[in-house]
Amino acid sequence: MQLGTPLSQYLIEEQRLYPEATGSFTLLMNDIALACKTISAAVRKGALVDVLGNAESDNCQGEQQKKLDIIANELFIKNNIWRGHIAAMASEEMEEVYPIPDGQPKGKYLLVFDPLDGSSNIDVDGPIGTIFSIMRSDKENPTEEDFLQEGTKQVCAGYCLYGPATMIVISIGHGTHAFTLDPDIGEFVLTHKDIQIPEDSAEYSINHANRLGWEKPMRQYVEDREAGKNGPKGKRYTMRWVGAMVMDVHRILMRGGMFAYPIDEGIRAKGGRLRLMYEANPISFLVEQAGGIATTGYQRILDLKPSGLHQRVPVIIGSKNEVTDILNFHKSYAEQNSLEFTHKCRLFS
Ligand code: AHM
Ligand code: MG
Repeated sequence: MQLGTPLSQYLIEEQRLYPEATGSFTLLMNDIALACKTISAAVRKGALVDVLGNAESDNCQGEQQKKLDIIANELFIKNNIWRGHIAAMASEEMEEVYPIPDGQPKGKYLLVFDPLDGSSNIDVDGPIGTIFSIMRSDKENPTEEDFLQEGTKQVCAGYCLYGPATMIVISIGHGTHAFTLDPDIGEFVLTHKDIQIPEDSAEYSINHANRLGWEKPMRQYVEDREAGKNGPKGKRYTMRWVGAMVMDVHRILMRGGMFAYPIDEGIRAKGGRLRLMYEANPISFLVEQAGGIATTGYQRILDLKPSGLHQRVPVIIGSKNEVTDILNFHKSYAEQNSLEFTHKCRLFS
């Protein structure tokens, strides 16, 4: 596949690898791309069209909704509901599964999404994105239980980043590829083929304000990096935190690094900060397909059996050698404190 190939052509060529394919997945992906273009257009106009600011509601997790959270959620539903490729949807902004209404054709896929990730960046004109995950369904009327599949079962994972350029990054299990929206022709074109996250890096991304609540392995990792040339790595590190996971992860896909939203005492009761089904799982799929590692510190994220649509988990992802150091710290800590540690990694020292 050559650089410059349109997303629609890439999808059809992938479809041809499976003679039994009906084309439903290809059409679903085209609908998702259209939804992302529509959200991108609303994001670009910003204050000009009154999409900034708070809505008069909270979401099901008690978080203040922004107007754009609601608009993006509605645009995603609107672009996907009528085509007949989906059995049901679920989103960060809706407490329960959103069924395809009776009378509308239904398909064999489940679509889970975070319509607007990094909501706190909306009003400051910072980068934001949409994250999505597609799984299979064998039911005509799926329930929440049908959505609770391990991340390894995702058919496709992706995000759309609304940055200086709008980019869609996807994996259908054959590597991770990025397509940039060419605004002149209104099409996403392949600009980054088979992304490989560098194994080493001197950059990490973490909300330092939570430091006092972190567990010892994460404190140990950051203290080592802060020591710079005098630390065990013998080099100076840089810290970056955008506050929108799509952007912080995109940087890692482009040039390596480590991103973490680990467990801390302030969020332990909730299980973590980021949501498994529509944040951690799709991002972990993209990162692993690009040669990186994704873990809670103790378990591989993609192996977790979800317990609910809005379950939260600790997330530590990125360059192999950085994340392996963190895993080694967690392994020792788990042994000392009789905690379960199951992440298998060939790089363990
Ligand atoms: P959101 O989906 O409601 O925007 O929340 C998720 C975001 C992530 O994108 C980001 O990494 C994190 O929340 C930022 O958290 P913090 O506010 O602690 O910096
Ligand atoms: Mg989010």
